[in-house]
Amino acid sequence: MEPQNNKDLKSLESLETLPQEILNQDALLKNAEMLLDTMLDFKELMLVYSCAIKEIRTKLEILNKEFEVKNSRNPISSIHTRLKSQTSIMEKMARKGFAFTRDNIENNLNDIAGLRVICSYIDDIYLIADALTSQDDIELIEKKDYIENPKPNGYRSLHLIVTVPVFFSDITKIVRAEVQIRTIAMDFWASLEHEIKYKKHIKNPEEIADKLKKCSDVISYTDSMMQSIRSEIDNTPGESSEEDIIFEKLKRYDKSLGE
Ligand code: 0O2
Repeated sequence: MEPQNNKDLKSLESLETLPQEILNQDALLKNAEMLLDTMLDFKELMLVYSCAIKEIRTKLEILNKEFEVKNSRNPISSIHTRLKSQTSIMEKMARKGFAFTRDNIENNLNDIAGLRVICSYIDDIYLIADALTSQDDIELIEKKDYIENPKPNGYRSLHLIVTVPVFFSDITKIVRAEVQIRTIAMDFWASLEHEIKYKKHIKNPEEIADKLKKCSDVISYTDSMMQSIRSEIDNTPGESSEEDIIFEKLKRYDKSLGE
């Protein structure tokens, strides 16, 4: 049937465009669904890494508590954890030349799950590292000892890449994590150096780098001195009375188990 007037023509036109709009909307919804699926997949991946952090954190807390109850002191002063942000993951993947896929992330990034363990003394770093990596379910993948071999800028820390199993309802995932272990003094230097590095407009970068290196040397000396004082006290037999010994044991008995 021929259209009667202009009004009819208009309604015919809109009838013709309707299916296209529906098609466009359909495509939009499909795109949104695909995007959401990718986001949910990423969320699930991040869940795996965040659980790995929890597993390793618990292991470290147990070691610290055991040492506290048996030896009346804590080798670990604090534990900090972080899940790498999506932006940092994308940035690192791009820098390494990998496409942003789940497989590539899992196979090529070691530090999505990150733990920083701050110890009181240098010896504590190796004590904790050995106790952690000798556990049956922990596998040491890589060790970088920036304490034995500091970075040229003065950075010092022990870095371990480990795997830990994470048990889910239907699957066990073996997950990689980076554990950085350092003394309070090393952490103080690294934190400030990190902050300074990101400050713009440094007019005299070489002079600043030189000063930072000197600070690192002073800190390294202080760490060694503190360690040797601690070792000297530990290795010198005390002159405690029977009463002192009993009170010391009572203090150990009274320690909270922190359950
Ligand atoms: P963020 O935000 O702290 O995680 P890789 O991770 O293996 O590709 P690299 O450099 O070979 O890279 O690893 P390495 O040497 O083990 O260092 C990784 C992390 O150590 C860094 O993570 C820092 O946290 C820390 N780090 C290394 N060098 C320095 C340094 O000179 N100064 C400070 N303050 N920290 C350092 P990210 O990914 O850089 O950042």
